[in-house]
Amino acid sequence: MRKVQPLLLFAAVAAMVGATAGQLAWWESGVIYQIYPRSFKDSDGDGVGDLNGVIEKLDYLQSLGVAAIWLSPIYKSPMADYGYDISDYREIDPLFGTMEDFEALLEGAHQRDIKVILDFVPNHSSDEHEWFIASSDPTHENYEKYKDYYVWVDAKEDGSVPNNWPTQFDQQTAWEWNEARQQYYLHQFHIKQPDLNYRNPEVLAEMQDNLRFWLDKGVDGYRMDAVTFLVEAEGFPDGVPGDIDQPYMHQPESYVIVQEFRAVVDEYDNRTMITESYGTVDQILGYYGNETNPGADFSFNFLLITDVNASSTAADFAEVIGNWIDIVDERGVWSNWVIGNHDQHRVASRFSPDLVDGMNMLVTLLPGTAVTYNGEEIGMEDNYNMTCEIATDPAGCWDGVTLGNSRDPERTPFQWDNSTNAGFSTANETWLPVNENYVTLNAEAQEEAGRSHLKTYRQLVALREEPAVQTGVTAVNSSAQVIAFSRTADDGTEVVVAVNVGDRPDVVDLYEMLGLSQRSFVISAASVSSIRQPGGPADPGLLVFSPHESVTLISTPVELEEY
Ligand SMILES: *[C@@H]1O[C@H](CO)[C@@H](O)[C@H](O)[C@H]1NC(C)=O
Ligand SMILES: *[C@@H]1O[C@H](CO)[C@@H](O)[C@H](O)[C@H]1NC(C)=O
Ligand SMILES: *[C@@H]1O[C@H](CO)[C@@H](O)[C@H](O)[C@H]1NC(C)=O
Ligand SMILES: *[C@@H]1O[C@H](CO)[C@@H](O)[C@H](O)[C@H]1NC(C)=O
Ligand SMILES: CC(=O)N[C@H]1CO[C@H](CO)[C@@H](O)[C@@H]1O
Ligand SMILES: [Ca+2]
Ligand SMILES: [Ca+2]
Repeated sequence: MRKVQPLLLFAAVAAMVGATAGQLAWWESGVIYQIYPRSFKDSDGDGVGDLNGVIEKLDYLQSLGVAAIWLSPIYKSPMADYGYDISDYREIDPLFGTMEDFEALLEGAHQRDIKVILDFVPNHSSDEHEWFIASSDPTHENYEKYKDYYVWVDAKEDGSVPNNWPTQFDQQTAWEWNEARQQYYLHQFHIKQPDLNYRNPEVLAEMQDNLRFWLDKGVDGYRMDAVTFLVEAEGFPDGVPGDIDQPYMHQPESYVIVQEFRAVVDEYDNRTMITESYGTVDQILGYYGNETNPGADFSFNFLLITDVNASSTAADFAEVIGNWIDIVDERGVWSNWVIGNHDQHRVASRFSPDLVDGMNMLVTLLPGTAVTYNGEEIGMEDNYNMTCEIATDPAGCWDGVTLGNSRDPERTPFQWDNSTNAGFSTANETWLPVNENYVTLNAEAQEEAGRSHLKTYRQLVALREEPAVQTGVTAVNSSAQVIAFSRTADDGTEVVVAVNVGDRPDVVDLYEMLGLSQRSFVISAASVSSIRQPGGPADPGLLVFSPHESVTLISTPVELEEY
């Protein structure tokens, strides 16, 4: 009766990694949880989150079941870009705490079997880093040593900037004039974030030593920021606006630098390296390196951020997801999924609050590593209730009035409970305003509720233990409203996810849609508003979906079926 689209694929994910569940590395099998430290928990009442705040919440993190936390930058910084402008790669910023606090956090996390991944920002330092201070001042005693640490270029004959490259923040020129040197320096982000010069081998060697510093302390790996921009084309040619190939992005030399960083991480056991880069699939895959020169364990797959949105149909989702799985399979690299970070609007606001559970199902149960941005497990929403006087993200408020591309709405404090400032801080004022919806939308309320995003999230993380989720074969398909996929283990166990991304009801036959075996299934997780109860039975042959409803099913053991 109902027209069913042909199966998009049956990707042999298990064969691809040549591994069984027990053999997966921790960064493959587990969930990585991103903490934006300024907004997670403030321990000393100054309105800004800090390391002791994270320590206070380690039990919470353990309760989520995540394998690792990735901390956005905590190094010494003037905070022009809230820590992504580093003035000392080997010190903790006093706003976040001390080295002792960091060591305590590392120990506390490890005691709970949680790995700790640091953010590394290799493309640029702060202009307040001692290297730049020396590099930008010919009278400085260390000028000779540091003069080529940054990208310095002469003006054109008429005194204008070397080329048409824009910054990533405001699309104005990426060149800033320096009187002392009578040259321009490159800054692909903020003026206070000068690009390091990776054509100078000393810069690479120093940054490699900075990596060793924290690996020696016992951190479990790095997430490398903005590797897209590491090296620029020789001769600094103009770019063609709108082109996917730009002379300041994804240069072949940038892939090599990533491989050089990888070599350092591989001097240690059991550590990981992940890279952040937006681009075409081919550009992104370049950061994985190759067999002789490995790069990242995985390069972030941002497709659920860049290629789908609230108006995407189930078929759009199936195509985006299916294509990625096919490509990853074909190239033999490790997959990963992420749907939010401190640069992207909240899932609840970008899609719908009703879709929070469904989106968490996609991220956690599709093949590969899952990455969660803090607050997505409770479905936090963007907070637009702020003015440009408060919102100081350099990517927004260009006119001083409109938030524009400001990333502050998704960076507001974590909502722990319904006490003052959502339990985030005892300060009179927090660095960004707490979303007023904290009174009802908070972790404690979700802990107490019978059903909640938080409880669903924990069920999903726990479900990752299933061999079907770790290494199972994947099939993806869609109906008019519903995107569905199955993961099938060697022993035949099937985990099935179905999400109604549409705003109309739909009736689906998952046996037919996904080619499931004719076994019986139970509900293992369901979206909060679903009438279905986790643990309850489900007939995959006739599932009626209300708008935005999502469910996860698991096949019951064959023995049970025989009764
Ligand atoms: C691997 O990458 C390195 C550096 O990018 C390159 O020189 C080498 O040719 C590549 N090897 C293979 C087998 O593709
Ligand atoms: C790597 O980490 C895993 C998970 O924590 C552990 O089981 C394994 O023993 C570690 N391997 C090494 C070589 O340290
Ligand atoms: C939303 O995604 C669809 C494809 O899934 C695309 O056609 C459309 O242009 C996107 N809309 C916006 C506003 O980005
Ligand atoms: C907006 O923020 C102000 C000040 O923080 C607060 O008093 C007000 O209740 C907020 N309004 C809404 C609709 O959240
Ligand atoms: C997602 C992410 O980490 N984005 C960062 C990329 O790099 C720039 C500059 O360091 C930051 O501003 C972003 O927050
Ligand atoms: Ca604090
Ligand atoms: Ca660069």
